[in-house]
Amino acid sequence: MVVALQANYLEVELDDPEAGLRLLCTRRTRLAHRGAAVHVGDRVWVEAIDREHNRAVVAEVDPRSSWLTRPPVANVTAVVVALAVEQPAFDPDQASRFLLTAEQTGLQVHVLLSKCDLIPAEQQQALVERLRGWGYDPLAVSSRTGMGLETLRSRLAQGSLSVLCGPSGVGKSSLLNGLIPGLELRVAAVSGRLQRGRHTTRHVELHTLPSGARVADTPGFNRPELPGDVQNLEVLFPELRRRLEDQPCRFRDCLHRGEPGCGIDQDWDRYALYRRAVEEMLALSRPSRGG
Ligand SMILES: Nc1nc2c(ncn2[C@@H]2O[C@H](COP(=O)(O)OP(=O)(O)O)[C@@H](O)[C@H]2O)c(=O)[nH]1
Ligand SMILES: [Mg+2]
Ligand SMILES: [Zn+2]
Repeated sequence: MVVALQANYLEVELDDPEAGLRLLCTRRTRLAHRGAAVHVGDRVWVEAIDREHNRAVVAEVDPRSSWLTRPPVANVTAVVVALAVEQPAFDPDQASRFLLTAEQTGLQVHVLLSKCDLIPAEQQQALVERLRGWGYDPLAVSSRTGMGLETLRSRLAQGSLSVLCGPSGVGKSSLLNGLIPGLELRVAAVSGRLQRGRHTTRHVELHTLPSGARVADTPGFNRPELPGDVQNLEVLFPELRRRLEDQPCRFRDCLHRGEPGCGIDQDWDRYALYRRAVEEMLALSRPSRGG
């Protein structure tokens, strides 16, 4: 599997029986001619292996099972959204933007509540319950105390390639350092001013867990865009998706804003947030009038 891209090279990690061996590869000109792009996460076939210098040539790229553009990773099996309980404080609106973006992939979505060492157990439980109401089964973790890391390891081992995303400063790199012995990703102090000045890595790299499952860390961006298509918004809210199974609305294009025959009640935590998202998306898609 391709685990990293450099200017003109691909870093390829071999499967069994040589798991863990990394080769620096160029690609066959034939591949370049066909315009076949090779991305992190791609499964490739290598040849002309030079064992002395750990080099090889990529000859073929297997078809992809999935493709994410941000970050650009192929064959992802699950998206893990990390949300801090504190520092930065839990923000339902920002959390939802990350969750909607994750749901758009159509892949399995896991939720982590990070930095749980910073709040008392009752508050942790309250947040866990809140996210259950959103349709998730969040895992409370702390890199500082090691809480939840064993469970996280086994959740990640269920898929072959996960992408870890979430606002910057929630502790993603610290979690990966905790999960993978010997990995020393840079951990950044939470500071707006410092973060802007700092060079954030653009390229994606995959990290391999002892189980063999791989994880991609994503560089921080803090406010993912809302999806483009308002008609598909409902399926991105698991708690609304569930309501729609029980109570189909009279009209297929119902936006659940009190339309005739709407079967969706408005008594749920993220309803207001859902409504705001609908209004914002409608305003964006409407052609602007005048000036
Ligand atoms: N209290 C506490 N602080 C943490 C924890 N994990 C990370 N941090 C701190 O949070 C800051 C950001 O961590 P980092 O891993 O760089 O976050 P990232 O931007 O999501 O990759 C650093 O100062 C870490 O020391 C945790 O579990 N508990
Ligand atoms: Mg980081
Ligand atoms: Zn409806």
